[in-house]
Amino acid sequence: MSTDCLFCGIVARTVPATVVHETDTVLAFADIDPQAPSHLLVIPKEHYPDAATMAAADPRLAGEVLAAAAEAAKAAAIDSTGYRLVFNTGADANQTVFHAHCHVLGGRRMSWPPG
Ligand code: DGP
Repeated sequence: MSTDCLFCGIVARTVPATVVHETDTVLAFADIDPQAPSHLLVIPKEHYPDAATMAAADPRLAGEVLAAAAEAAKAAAIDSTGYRLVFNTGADANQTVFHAHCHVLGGRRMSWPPG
């Protein structure tokens, strides 16, 4: 846990969030600034600054984040129509919170390429 990390605060329940799915190792909650009708975030409870660092250090945990993203999509009832998973990684990708997280976006038709 990193004391100055917003998402570690959500894991510790010192920062409020609308949690939709949780296991021993991961947490899924609603994004505060939704970019689609359904916009959830899935994070590892352990602090890693980004998805690449997490996957290199603990590939099993990275798999658990993906499995939880599928569970979160089911909980949001967007699994049958389709959804997008996004890991913004680094400054050029517009990563703003440096605790690894997977965006789960759905509930509308997505365009491609992404902006
Ligand atoms: P990114 O740009 O990929 O680092 O995405 C960070 C996301 O985190 C962004 O979509 C907004 C969301 N976010 C920022 N602060 C909070 C917060 O306090 N609570 C919740 N639930 N989401 C937050």
